Amino acid sequence: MRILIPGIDGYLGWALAQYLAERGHQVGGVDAGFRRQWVQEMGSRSAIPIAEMPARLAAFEERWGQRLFYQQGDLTDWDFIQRIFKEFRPEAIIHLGQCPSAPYSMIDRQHAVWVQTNNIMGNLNMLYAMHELAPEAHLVKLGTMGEYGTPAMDIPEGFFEVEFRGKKDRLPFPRQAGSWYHQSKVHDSNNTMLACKIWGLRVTDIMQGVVYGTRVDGLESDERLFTRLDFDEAFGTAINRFACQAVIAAPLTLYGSGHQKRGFLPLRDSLQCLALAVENPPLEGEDNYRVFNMFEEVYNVVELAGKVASAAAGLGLNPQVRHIENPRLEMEEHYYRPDRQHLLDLGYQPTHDMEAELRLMLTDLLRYSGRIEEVKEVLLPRIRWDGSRRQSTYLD
Ligand code: USQ
Repeated sequence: MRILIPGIDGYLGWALAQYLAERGHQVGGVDAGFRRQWVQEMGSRSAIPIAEMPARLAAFEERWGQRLFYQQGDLTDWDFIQRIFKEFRPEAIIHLGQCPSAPYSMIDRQHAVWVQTNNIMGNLNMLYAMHELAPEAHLVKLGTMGEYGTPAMDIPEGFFEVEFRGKKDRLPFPRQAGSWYHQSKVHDSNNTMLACKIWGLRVTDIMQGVVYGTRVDGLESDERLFTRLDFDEAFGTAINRFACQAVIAAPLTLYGSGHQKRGFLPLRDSLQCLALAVENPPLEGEDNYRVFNMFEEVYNVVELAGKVASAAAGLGLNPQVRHIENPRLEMEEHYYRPDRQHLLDLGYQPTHDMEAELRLMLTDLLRYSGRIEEVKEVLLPRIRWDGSRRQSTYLD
């Protein structure tokens, strides 16, 4: 299948390109190079050194014998998207080309406006490009579990049966985002649903949990093929940050009580699920807009830190776990039980071995601990949801 990956230079994008090539797909990608700029703006860098795009493309061609169609450009530029669709003629699109950071969107007004403009306009252009140039294509759109928030009830996959004043209907499950970033994904879901309704587009909207991990065995033997791994407060996810903290003996930063629960999945499972979604598009007679919740297991942050600390102890490290004032406004004590059946029905086989994944990640990171040590001040959170930019202090 000819699959276009907007956001191919990112954490998931670059790994996914390889995973799909390994499965025999023809891969194309676009990227504006924003992720490298944002992380630089945070005063940080990827813990794992990553190659520039030309070197990545050369390594890809050597390894898989296919020339990856690649163009640098911005998804808010309509002429650029049109040109890409005409040249590459995608049969499927896995849209990862958005700003993925809640804290980045909470820095100030400019960042909030930029994130929403970039994410929402880019996705809307993508929907128009499909409508006008590739109406048969299937879009796998990366949304987030954070769209749902943390309601005091089970979370279905996108829709639920509801009864109100004696009438019943199947309606979209309420979305209650907790940051301007998460809210941009809610707007995307609404726009995407409308495009499916009025134009008959086929879309799988993925509600993904928090991804962690450095690699997928067997893919990245060549260093030019390594994907990035961030640890700054905006672009590092909780476990990735904890692992980077552990290898330099910095305290693992639990925000608040650490009782916040989220769905987590290793990078290898994220790729497996995205491939399953794209290879199994909605069939004739099925809903043309469908929602998949995508995560492996639910943990709270204390449990996560405990797992990282225990894997680190197994490698002779001795990390400290510390509670730090929560810079975010989020529920810390809450119910959390989302469904995740759709991907299992398609054959998703969860890895179920977080400890092994953590050992692998910590071993990889130990090689690069010097790179983390040099900019370790970025590990402490400063971006606050109240906008004050006051550095959080330790609570214990
Ligand atoms: N947290 C800590 N310590 C840290 C960093 C985070 O306790 O050092 C806590 C946060 O307060 C939060 C939880 O860990 O309660 C998850 O935070 P995160 O930064 O790992 O994840 P989040 O901001 O929710 O965003 C990440 C990705 C985003 C994706 C989302 C899925 O960056 O792109 O949409 O995970 S979800 O969380 O399910 O919404």
